Amino acid sequence: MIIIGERINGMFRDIAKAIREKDPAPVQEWARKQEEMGAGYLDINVGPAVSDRVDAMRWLVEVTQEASKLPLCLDSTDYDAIEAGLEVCKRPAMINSVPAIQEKMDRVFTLAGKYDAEVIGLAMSEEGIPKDSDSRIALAMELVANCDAYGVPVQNLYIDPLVLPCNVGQDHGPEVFETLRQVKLMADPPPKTTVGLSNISQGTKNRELINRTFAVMAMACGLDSAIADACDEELIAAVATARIILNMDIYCDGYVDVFKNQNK
Ligand code: THG
Repeated sequence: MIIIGERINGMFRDIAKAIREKDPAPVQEWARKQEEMGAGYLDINVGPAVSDRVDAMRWLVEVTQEASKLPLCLDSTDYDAIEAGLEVCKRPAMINSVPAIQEKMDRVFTLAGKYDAEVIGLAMSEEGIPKDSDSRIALAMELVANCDAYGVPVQNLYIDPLVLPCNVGQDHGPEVFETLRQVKLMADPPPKTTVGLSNISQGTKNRELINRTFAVMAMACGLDSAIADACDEELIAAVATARIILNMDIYCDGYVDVFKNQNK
């Protein structure tokens, strides 16, 4: 499973301050740290409080790229900000995200074609996030159909069933797992899958335990990637262990590396 490092997000106070003061140091430090911990992508989100999202996204992308060669996952509901980020990305990026709403899919899949970008498609519509897996899957089908219609390879689409905090949406858990399983049967080759992992534990105690338990359960349902805390060593160890148990790594490779690094 690929970890998309969640930490460059204006939701965190240090990043919000860095954006406000145009101080690249905290952003670049998190970029390096997440890469070192094995992240495969870096999520870039300007957060809720910035005045100029376009300008903030362009700046965040530029300073992140000075510190890391990882591909970026541009995380915004403002597609002008996404496009500004894509314009300055040195490598193909991921667009995070698009719901199953026609005019938004038109804009995002056009951008994906133009910039050779991957896309995260959300299982939600104008009516919000459905509870049952059948409705989530129906929305995923719309995303796949639109992706295909715009000539974007379906393997470049990541379906996100949308994870809610378990203390407010406990009944969504099994529906998310069933959606992850069904997505793999939708097309050949199938789309990929992702989740916002830390959502599951927002507002709860013992967050890391909830995050890593959810992660390995979702991996068993076919989860390909997660926007997650790349610096949570217990999470990384649990993911490495699950990869062995699911026969995704030749015995001991990733596993030994993770434990070797932890013990040094
Ligand atoms: N799907 C997709 N993209 C997403 C999400 C998703 N992007 C944003 C989010 N969800 C994933 N990223 C985070 C980042 C941080 C947290 C949760 C998800 C988090 N933050 C602390 C909190 O809210 O308690 C902030 C703590 C602090 O302020 O220091 O948990 O689902 N496609």
